[in-house]
Amino acid sequence: MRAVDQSFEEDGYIILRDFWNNGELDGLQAQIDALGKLIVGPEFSSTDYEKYSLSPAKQSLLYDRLKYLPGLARMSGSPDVLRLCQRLGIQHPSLMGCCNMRLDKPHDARHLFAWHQDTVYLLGSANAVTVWVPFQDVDLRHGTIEVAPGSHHRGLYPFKRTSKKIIEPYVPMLQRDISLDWNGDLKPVAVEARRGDVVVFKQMLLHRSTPNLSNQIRWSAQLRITDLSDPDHRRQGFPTGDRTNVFYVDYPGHDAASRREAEVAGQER
Ligand SMILES: O=C(O)CCC(=O)C(=O)O
Repeated sequence: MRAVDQSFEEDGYIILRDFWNNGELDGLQAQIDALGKLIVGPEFSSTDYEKYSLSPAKQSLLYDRLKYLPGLARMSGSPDVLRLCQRLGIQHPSLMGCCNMRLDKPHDARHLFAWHQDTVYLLGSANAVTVWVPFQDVDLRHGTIEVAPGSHHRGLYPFKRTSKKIIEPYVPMLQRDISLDWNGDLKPVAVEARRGDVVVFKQMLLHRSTPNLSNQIRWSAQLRITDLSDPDHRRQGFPTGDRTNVFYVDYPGHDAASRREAEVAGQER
């Protein structure tokens, strides 16, 4: 059997079973329940969507507050996460401000992410990782993520701008602004994980959401970790996607200045 660290380098992702031994997952889930009861009503339950209904207004209020739950900060700062990152080669782990949570309602495709690389939006070091935390079992029925193993070895894939957002260094680019140009030449794998597991993947790895075909909400957290010891990251002032965008940050094989000039020329035509 391949060592965990070796398969992480080769495939670009790993699944670690029964990761949360210090109550981080249960603690955060209890806070989701308390927040849900406050916003939606006493009938709210993060484990039973059949007990309540979520209006669009309440859903967006809830969604917006999830990333500020103290339990998410506790989970992100867990010594186990830090040790895991160091073991996976992130020498000086540092959180990026984009740690977040998702709620994916049954049969609601509006917030699903198409194939992408997190690096394009979140930036960070070339070896930055996302720790993806499911709150319930995930698979193709309950909704999960699909990954393209090995895709991270090619660096940044070609992408195209899909919005008219101005190209300036202080303008973050979101999923709706840039999409991946990929010919689908690698075989995807649907991640199957259980509550308590974590999926760690390189932010250069191609991945996407799959639809939730069950009758329960799929809850998940995403912890984003960059490596401050990366010399290129440091040289560029530790750029992250909440402050700037991929047209101003170099990566191996991606020269931001020439890419930016081509985009600006296209914008002016
Ligand atoms: O959870 C999902 O559906 C997708 C998450 C994702 O692609 C990401 O956080 O980078």
